[in-house]
Amino acid sequence: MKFYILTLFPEMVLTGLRTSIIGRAEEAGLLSLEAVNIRDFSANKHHKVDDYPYGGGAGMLMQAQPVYDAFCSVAAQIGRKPRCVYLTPQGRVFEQAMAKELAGEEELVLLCGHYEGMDERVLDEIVTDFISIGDYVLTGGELPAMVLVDAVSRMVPGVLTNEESGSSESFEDGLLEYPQYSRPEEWRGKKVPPVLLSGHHKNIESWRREQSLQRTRERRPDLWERYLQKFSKE
Ligand code: 4FD
Repeated sequence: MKFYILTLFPEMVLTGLRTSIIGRAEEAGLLSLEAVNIRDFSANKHHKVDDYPYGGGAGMLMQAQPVYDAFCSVAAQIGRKPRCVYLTPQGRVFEQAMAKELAGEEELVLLCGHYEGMDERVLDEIVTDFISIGDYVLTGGELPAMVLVDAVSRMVPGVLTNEESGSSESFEDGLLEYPQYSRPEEWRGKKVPPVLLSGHHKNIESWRREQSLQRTRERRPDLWERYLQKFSKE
């Protein structure tokens, strides 16, 4: 899987993503990251990529031309028009099922906006998917793009070790993870739940399942309702 990130801050995105598991996966050849600096495609002698909005209003807009040319350079490189995700608070709210679906793509372009937004015409021209990572506003689309690349990458076969993928399986059925404990057996007067020390694997499994159900009901009533809906259909 190849990710192309169109951004004004290529170093931020690459440094962040290459710091841990995604960097290891790239070195193993399981995925690749390419940051495309939108500023490199400015037609302006001062490398300007923003301008005032027609009709007035606060702030600056990213201009269509450099963004379009950056996208076209990627399309030319791969020989076809790839899917292009624009990270925006106006997008569909990102969830695990979308990460899984996007992991099936050969290439993915992530477009990171800045300033107060982007000329609508380039969005019409190149964007296939409008995605939001949650209902809040950030100063740029880079952090959302990094979130998306991370979530999609860990769905690519081989990116996680068996050990690493084990704990994610619980989100698989839409429930929250059960609580976990390591040494020592007692810390600040808090004991590890005895069932976990019992060696009784069936009991451990059912205790964990019960914790997952209880946690989801208490902390995420929205996920709990969805789980019940799914359960009533199956
Ligand atoms: N919730 C998100 C995405 C981007 C962003 C931006 C329009 C602002 C939050 C386009 C307005 C891009 C999100 C940059 N903030 N900020 O996914």
